[in-house]
Amino acid sequence: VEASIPEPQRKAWLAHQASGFKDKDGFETEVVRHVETTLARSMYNCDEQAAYSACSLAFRDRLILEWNRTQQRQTFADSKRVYYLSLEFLMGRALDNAMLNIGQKDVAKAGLAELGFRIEDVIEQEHDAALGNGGLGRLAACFLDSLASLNYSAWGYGLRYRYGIFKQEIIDGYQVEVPDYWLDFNPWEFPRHDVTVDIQFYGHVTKRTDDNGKTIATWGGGEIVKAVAYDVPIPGYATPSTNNLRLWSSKAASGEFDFQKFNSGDYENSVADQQRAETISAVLYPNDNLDRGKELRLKQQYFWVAASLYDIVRRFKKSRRAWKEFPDQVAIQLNDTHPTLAVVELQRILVDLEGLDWEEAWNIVTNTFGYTNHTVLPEALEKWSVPLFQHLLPRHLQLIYDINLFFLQSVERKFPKDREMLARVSIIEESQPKMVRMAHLAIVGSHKVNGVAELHSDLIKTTIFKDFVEVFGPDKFTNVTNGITPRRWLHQANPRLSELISSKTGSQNFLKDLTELAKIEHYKDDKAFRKEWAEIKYANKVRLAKHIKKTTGVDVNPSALFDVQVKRIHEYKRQQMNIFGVIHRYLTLKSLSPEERKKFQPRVSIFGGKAAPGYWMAKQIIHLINAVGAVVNNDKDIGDLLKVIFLEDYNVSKAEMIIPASDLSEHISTAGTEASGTSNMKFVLNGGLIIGTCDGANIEITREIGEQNIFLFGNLAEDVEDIRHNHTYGSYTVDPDLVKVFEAIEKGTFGEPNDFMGMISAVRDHGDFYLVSDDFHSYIETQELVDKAYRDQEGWITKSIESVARMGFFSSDRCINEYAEGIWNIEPLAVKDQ
Ligand code: KOT
Repeated sequence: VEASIPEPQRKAWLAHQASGFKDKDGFETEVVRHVETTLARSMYNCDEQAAYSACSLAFRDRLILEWNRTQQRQTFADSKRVYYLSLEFLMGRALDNAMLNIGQKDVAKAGLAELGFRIEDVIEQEHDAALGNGGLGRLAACFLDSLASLNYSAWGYGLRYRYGIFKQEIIDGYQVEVPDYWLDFNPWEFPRHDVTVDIQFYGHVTKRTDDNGKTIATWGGGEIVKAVAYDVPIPGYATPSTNNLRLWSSKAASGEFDFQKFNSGDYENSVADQQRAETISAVLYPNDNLDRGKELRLKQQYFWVAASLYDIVRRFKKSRRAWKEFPDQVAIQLNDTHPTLAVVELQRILVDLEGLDWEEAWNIVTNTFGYTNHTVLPEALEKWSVPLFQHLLPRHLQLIYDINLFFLQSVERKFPKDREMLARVSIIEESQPKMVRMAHLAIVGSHKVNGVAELHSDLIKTTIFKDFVEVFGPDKFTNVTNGITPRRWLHQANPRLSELISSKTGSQNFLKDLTELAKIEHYKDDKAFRKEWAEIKYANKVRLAKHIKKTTGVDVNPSALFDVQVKRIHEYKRQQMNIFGVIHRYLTLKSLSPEERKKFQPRVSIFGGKAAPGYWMAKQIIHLINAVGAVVNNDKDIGDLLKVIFLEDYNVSKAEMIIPASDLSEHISTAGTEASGTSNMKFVLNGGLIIGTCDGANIEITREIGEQNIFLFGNLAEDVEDIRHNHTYGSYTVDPDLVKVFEAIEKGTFGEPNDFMGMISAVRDHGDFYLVSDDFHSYIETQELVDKAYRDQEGWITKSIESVARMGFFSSDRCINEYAEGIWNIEPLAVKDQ
């Protein structure tokens, strides 16, 4: 790299490479400089917010240098890159992560202390980057951390939403959504006003025949919107590698506003065009595991995909290689079907713009893409109406029809005369109106399709994608079990536990190779180790108890069993079963004499999670949790024996505080519905035990940590279909304990019963699709086993230590290495010490 810098500039360049702070004093100098010059404030009135800003800018300066070097190194190496296309990146806070990954948190802590600040308070100032709904977006964020930490050449591509997921407020027990405008001050992004792409919508297609008799399609006459790149540096842990996350923002193509309209006095309309363009990247759709088929969402998808592919192709073209080498240089991973238009867009670029033959182009396309499926829920499988497609992306619809024709011809050859098969696998659903099935397009357009946990990957092969296994053979379908980054979810969230572990493993290397956790199992009988282990959990619970007091006013006893369920509110995740179980516990306690009650294990039931704004049943569940809390928490008979807490606005930074404080967490989805779950891994990694169903990654967690260390209950995935069938066509009675719970609600124990009738009648009158009643008894019994196990504190601590020691498999580093080898065919780029 150095040799490529022109001689006159080299001296200054070299000096600059050596800049950035080196020690505490240097750090302080940089913070003061940023406060006084960059922020134009004085150290006299430097509050925590200003300290956060300046501290971030000081770290940002360091990041930028490594970021530039990494990008140069990757460009020079000219090796294969992976592009992770995701509509969601749930990044959370960046400062703490940057300090830890760079390895300078101690320096910052000491420096900030000298300037009069506690580092924890400074970190707390940062607004979460909440560009995602839940597991899918957080997985993308963990993947970026692992890709950089493992020195892979990788970019993320997403949308720069002006509003991330809404902020949740609980008012009178109800969820209220407040917009999350997060871009006021964001030191972690770099606008690239010189990196723009014009994106076309609508218009029409003309076809002509060239001199060789080849048909040339031209798409024109549409509306143009400009995509502007914003880059976010992604530092790897304990490596100089710093990758890039590129987020696209939409802008009117004509610039600020239409001057012609403006000059002719039509000021309002000149601004309206601009606003219409900016609407595309304005807001994240707040639905998790649900597809609503809104036109603006399709616009978002094409806008982001087209800009990203233009960028990727532009970069490839600089290398002047032949097109057939494209898949040797580029791997593109589709995070669910949301970016599937990329398949069509690349085919369009190659055929319409670059003049390749269909076959050659299609070969390139299919060798480039991989598709990850994250859900089997039918309501989440994306479909777009053909008329909408025709209107918005006329050329893409033609290409989809051609792709489908060639695909169905190949199916016909393999399964002659099987008309039903053709109808089932077709990319077009012959409904009214016709629909484009995005998952089918993604499968046909990719060389590998993967699920996110073993059960899930098996399920997609035997249910929703069964026919495709017959068409393409089983090797196209594979499993990559999800993982989490131990940097954020252990070291950052639970520094004391991380420290204790490193004191036993001999180094912090377990943060790079999580299987080293196995070493701590040797200490599971070590008295001092166990004591410290328990003290850390207790301290984390004290911290959460303070937060609960501050935000809800409720006193909780940190010695009680903390039982946590935090995740998006969804019927399939069954928070309703949890709160029904809490009511059952309350009724039991009420029926006992004061003497008998004393034998009961005290519990705090903690809930958190957002409901999609239009998801009526999910909102009812939140309301019931709060209503039960209002009664139970003020019942003098109950005292510390039971508290029910709903934590407002669950997000990544709150997760970092809540997860290390849990004794027990709930992962209780109806078997076969939760593709993987990733918070289950986070809880166990922090020494919490799990109550859960045989679903998603719970199954592999059990295999790793041992059946004695997890509380499993409920019906199995293989039986769910028959049970549902029986609900509809056979005899069906609600579990007697659950009947008592319903009676209490209907008596008005928790306020107006009509407010909760939806939840009750879903179970009693509408077929209990999620098997709440079928699993209730087993759930209650297993909760009693939990109480008993918890009373044996020594036994509990052993379970906790054994579990953590055996969690090595669930690092996102392992997961990314599996993608790299099995799907992307890419190797890490060696980083020389600089
Ligand atoms: C689907 C449509 C829109 C938005 C989100 C989804 C979605 C989210 N589909 N699956 N997920 C979750 O993905 C996680 C990461 O793989 C899984 O752990 C989790 O089980 C899925 O529900």
